[in-house]
Amino acid sequence: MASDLFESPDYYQIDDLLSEEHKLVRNATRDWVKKEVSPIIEDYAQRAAFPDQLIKGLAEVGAFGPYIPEEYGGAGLDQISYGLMMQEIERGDSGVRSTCSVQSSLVMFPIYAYGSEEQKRKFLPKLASGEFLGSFGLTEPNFGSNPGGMITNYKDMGDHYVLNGAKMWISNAPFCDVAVVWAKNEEGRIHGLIVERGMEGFTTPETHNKWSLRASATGELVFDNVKVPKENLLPGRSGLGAPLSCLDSARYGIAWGALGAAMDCYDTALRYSKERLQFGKPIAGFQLQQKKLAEMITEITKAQLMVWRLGTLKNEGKATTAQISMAKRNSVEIALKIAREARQMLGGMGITGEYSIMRHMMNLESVVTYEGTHDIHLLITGADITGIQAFK
Ligand code: TGC
Ligand code: FAD
Repeated sequence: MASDLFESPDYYQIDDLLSEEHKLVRNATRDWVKKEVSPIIEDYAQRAAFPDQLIKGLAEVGAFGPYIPEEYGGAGLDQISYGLMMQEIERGDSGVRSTCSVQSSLVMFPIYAYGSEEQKRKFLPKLASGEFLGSFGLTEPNFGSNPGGMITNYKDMGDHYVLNGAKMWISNAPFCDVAVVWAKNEEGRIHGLIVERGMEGFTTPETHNKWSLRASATGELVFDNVKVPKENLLPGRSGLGAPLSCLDSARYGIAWGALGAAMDCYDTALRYSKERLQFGKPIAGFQLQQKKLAEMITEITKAQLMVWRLGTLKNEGKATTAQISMAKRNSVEIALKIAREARQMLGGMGITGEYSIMRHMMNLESVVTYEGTHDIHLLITGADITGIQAFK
């Protein structure tokens, strides 16, 4: 990839809304991404390889559990800092951000929020330092948008549980050390279990041939009579609301993250269009190209204000599931549109790995599907404003 010249768009002086700490966190993450992610990511994406050498650095910048308290190894930051980190990391690559979302919001968060003190002390510091990588098993082959129908189940054998079933499309699965797995007990109630690599009957086959998130490893979690110690059950919450509350946290991070990908596409297209000459002048001087750029910066600015406000609500404990859904859906939608327009602005060069745009575009095709599809988020907004659910 060409060298990373990224300059962050800030058309409405949104930096003025950030604290010094927010800017410090944002800038440190941005510098790290420029130094460590940008130079290597295209090669890893082309080879569909997971860049595991980034794990240590991600832990060091605080991207594993940014808002988990320091006593458990987290960075103890607020929600805006968490969002800004996800923005900067996804500006580099959605797959790298995915690894952070899963680790922080889908593995550390449920252990922190619903785990016993022993579970927190045993797992959180190792997850924060990157010594352990986690995965989150909710989706099943026949239950994606409708996770409440899951058939993965466990039985109480007196001194342990026995877990059976399979999860599909699981980020980090092929190499995870621990998996937070959602399964039904004999009464059909959903609980979270911490499954550890090495438990007999637990396998994690990799999913190949993805055209999207190629630098993120995806796989299955298969449970064939896995003996799970009773102390590995998350005691603090049960029911579908437990995994869905983790999704709230991850979707919030994605609302910021997708915006980072949008910013990168806009910045690349703006720079390219000022340098590329056709018909004797820069293509940025043609009205059709200016329309594209003007619409991009308008959408980015609107989304920046939306996620900032959502972050302040989240800091105050007031952000609702529906507000988070709206922001996730909006950021991904504008990012995908911007990626497609930006790619066209680069002409033939836009389809090459010399520029990040096509990689972002392909990544975003996963982001628009995972953590709740575009349709599901629209239905969450619809249910919220009408009071009538249209899912079923
Ligand atoms: P519904 O009847 O609406 O709700 C069941 C219970 O859950 C409660 N609830 C929530 N609680 C906390 N947070 C939320 N966000 C909640 N949403 C609902 C609800 O109050 C109820 O509680 P109770 O006590 O009354 O039982 O459930 P439903 O079955 O009708 O489903 C609603 C729907 C469709 C919105 C939900 O199932 C949904 O969000 N589906 C999408 C599934 C999804 O997003 N899967 C993501 C899998 S993980 C992933 O993709 C990771 S990608 C990682 C990466 O690489 O970044
Ligand atoms: P389906 O639910 O079968 O949906 C198919 C289509 O039908 C979609 O367009 C959907 O919007 C539409 N649809 C479904 N229901 C309705 C309805 N009621 N009304 C209108 N339209 C509807 N899951 C995890 O648990 N952990 C992970 O770490 C994880 N990582 C992932 C990584 C990648 C790269 C991908 C692609 C997925 C990942 N997922 C993960 C799974 C992801 O959350 C699901 O793919 C997603 O929830 C959609 O489920 P599905 O693929 O089964 O699609």
